[in-house]
Amino acid sequence: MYMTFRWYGNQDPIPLEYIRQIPGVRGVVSALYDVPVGQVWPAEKLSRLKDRIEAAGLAFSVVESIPVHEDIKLGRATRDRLIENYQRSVQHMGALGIPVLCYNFMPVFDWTRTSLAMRLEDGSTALAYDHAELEKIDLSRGTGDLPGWATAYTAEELAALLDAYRSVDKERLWEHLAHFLERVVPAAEESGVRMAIHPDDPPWSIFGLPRIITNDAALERLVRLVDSPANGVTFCTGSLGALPANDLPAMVCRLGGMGRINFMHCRNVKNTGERRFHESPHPGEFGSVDMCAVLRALRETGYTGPMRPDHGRMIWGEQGRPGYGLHDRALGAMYLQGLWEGLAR
Ligand code: CS2
Ligand code: MN
Repeated sequence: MYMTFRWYGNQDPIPLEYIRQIPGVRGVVSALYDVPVGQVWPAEKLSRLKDRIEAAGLAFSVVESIPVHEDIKLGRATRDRLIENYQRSVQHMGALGIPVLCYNFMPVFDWTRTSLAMRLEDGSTALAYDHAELEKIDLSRGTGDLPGWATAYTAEELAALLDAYRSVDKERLWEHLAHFLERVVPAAEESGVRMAIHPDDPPWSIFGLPRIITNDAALERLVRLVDSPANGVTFCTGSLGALPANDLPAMVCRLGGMGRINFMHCRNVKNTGERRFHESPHPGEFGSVDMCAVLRALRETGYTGPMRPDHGRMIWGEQGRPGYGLHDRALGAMYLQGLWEGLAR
């Protein structure tokens, strides 16, 4: 395992130089944020980003993420051209030696919360989700009412998109994912890139949209769609941990044993009811994820890939991008490395 840290490029208030000062962090997880979804990521731009990261004494370890165009998820006729663009972006990554690509296949909405600043007992704030609250959100006014939603859709755009998904049930979505992976995984494999699907966050259907990457059966089905080490997963303990039925150490053991964990996201969630949770400090005692058991299972698989501390709380008065402040994620990076080191003895 080697430790990495997510960095949002020019839009990130955290300088790379600060990331370099977190002990043990070797690599950066980043992306090109100004390329419209569906277009090819220009090699020169990616190369400039890599140079910048390396100038700070770090490696460009993971691209998170190249977004998958909705037309691909919807299986529209335009998808094959978009898939070709995706293949080219992956080839550009490979040519630069960036080894891992994290992506997701969630329709319309990426990670979703009902509060971006729930106050915890210690005075810090964290992201929280309550399904009953989510159901009260009125999407007829577009994405405006959704806390912190980045990809803003107007009311009309969103209505059209939600309508288009009416004919896409879970099985259809699986077919569209298979169509995508059958074409992109071979390109990734040839380019020396390992793909790592991020589980759906939260791992259940929201706003009537299908969500399929939610549990162990789904992850095993995924890796079997295309039988290649380049077709793997991002094991996100926080996303998968929001479903109490998910036995995380057992899942790590199976998927890791198959050599299909290509990236680790470590964060903790405290489940406080049915489809209701808030994010919590990384150590096991503060949430529902037994982080020590997860890392022990991971160590036993001989994992040598990248890991990053996922979402942190806002602490010490920091203001920043929800989930992606400096301080709590740095604490997470230290905790995770401490566990890892201790488990080796
Ligand atoms: C995260 C996301 O939901 C999660 O667990 O890792 O914040 C992630 O950054 C997004 O899905 C984009 O990759
Ligand atoms: Mn994650």
